[in-house]
Parts: sequence; C-alpha cells; structure tokens
Amino acid sequence: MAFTLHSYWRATAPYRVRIALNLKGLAFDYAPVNLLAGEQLGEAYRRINRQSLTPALQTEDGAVLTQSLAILEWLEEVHPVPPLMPADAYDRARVRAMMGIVACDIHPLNNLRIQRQLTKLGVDADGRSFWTQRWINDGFTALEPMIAAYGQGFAFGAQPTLADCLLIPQVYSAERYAVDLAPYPAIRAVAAACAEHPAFQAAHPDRQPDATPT
Ligand SMILES: N[C@@H](CCC(=O)N[C@@H](CS)C(=O)NCC(=O)O)C(=O)O
Repeated sequence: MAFTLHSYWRATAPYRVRIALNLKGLAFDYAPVNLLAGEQLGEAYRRINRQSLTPALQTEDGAVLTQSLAILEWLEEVHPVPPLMPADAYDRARVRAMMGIVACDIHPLNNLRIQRQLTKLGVDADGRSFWTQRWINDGFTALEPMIAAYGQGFAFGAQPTLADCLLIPQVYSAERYAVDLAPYPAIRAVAAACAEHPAFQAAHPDRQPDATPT
C-alpha cells in the first residue's frame, strides 16, 4: 500500500510532511481536506484524526500517524536514507531547536482555528495581521542567528534537514501575511536555495491538486 497524505494545499503543517516525503523519494497519494469548508470537523475526517487537524499520514502498512513532528521523526527512523538529521547528537538538538521554534512557538499561535477564535473575539483583519506578524517576527528573530551560525546553504549544514521542512512552510506563511523579511537575510538565503530544489518545488502549495486561485 502507498502512503496517503491528508493535506490542505495552503496549510503549513502538511506542507512540512510533503517536503520530507519528497526529499526521501517516497511517493504518496494526496487526500485533500478542505479546511476552509470545514471538512476537518466532519465525522469522516475525525475518524482519521480526532484533533480535526491536518496532516494525517496513512503509512504503507495502513497505520495512521498524526502530528507533523511525530510524522517527520517516524519517516526519519523508518526511511533513514537520505538522512534529514545530522549524525551528531548536539547537532540534532540544534535542528530540533529550530523545528521547535516554528512548530511550538510560531505556528500554534497563528493557525486557522486561532484566527477564527480571534475573529469571534472581535479582532478585525488588521488586528489579526498584527497578531500573526508579531509571532512570526518573534520566531524568525530567534531563528536568524541560529541559521547564520549553522547553515551552509540550508538551515543547518549543506544538505536539507528537518529544519528546512519546518522553515520553508513558515516562510510561505510569512509571505502570505506580508511579514517584512528584510531583517532575515540568512532565512531568505535558505528560502532561495530551497526554491531551486525539486523536492521543495513539488511540495509547494501552488503545485498541489487542491490548489485554488485566491
Ligand atoms: N501540531 C499540529 C498542528 C496541525 C495544524 O494546526 N494543522 C492546521 C493546518 S496547518 C489545521 O489543520 N488546521 C485546521 C483548523 O485550524 O481548523 C501538527 O504539527 O500536525
């Protein structure tokens, strides 16, 4: 059985997993979940992921995995070639620190359900943009010197790692929310390098079967 990735084209957490699958050369079927239409809240998808969040990955042997970080680490353990983590334990901790900044300290504050809750609380579009930009800037301000110190073309080192799988979708989100990336030259350089890489290109939201013009 092939992999099936439950995904929404513009959502950044499934985008992380698409990049990793592509980097590892693992083919997958694409199962769209229309987040704007609320499909994640329906019973059919809740049977796949009780959290009503994307991604979910059905593996070759029929298991269903949720939470993008858990999926990425599972892919790395079960399909270790090419490696997306450095060999050294200190270096792996550095990559995981970069991953944590995006996955724990930026993204949870900005995703769709948070945006919807802010709207319900009366925060207008400008207020929501300010909120989103603020948390992205906070995280990018921390990431920038780490990437400047450890990156050699990619976020950590000279080959893609799981840090790039997290960073690139977050840069996509930052551009959507009109964050000024001028203060982050190291992040911009990594984004430019990844934009030339076929695995990242194929994972781009605009290339997904459910992409719709906005
Ligand atoms: N921590 C989760 C976050 C998943 C998540 O928030 N997914 C978003 C898309 S990026 C989603 O499906 N949101 C649906 C909603 O907010 O209703 C992970 O890393 O998988």
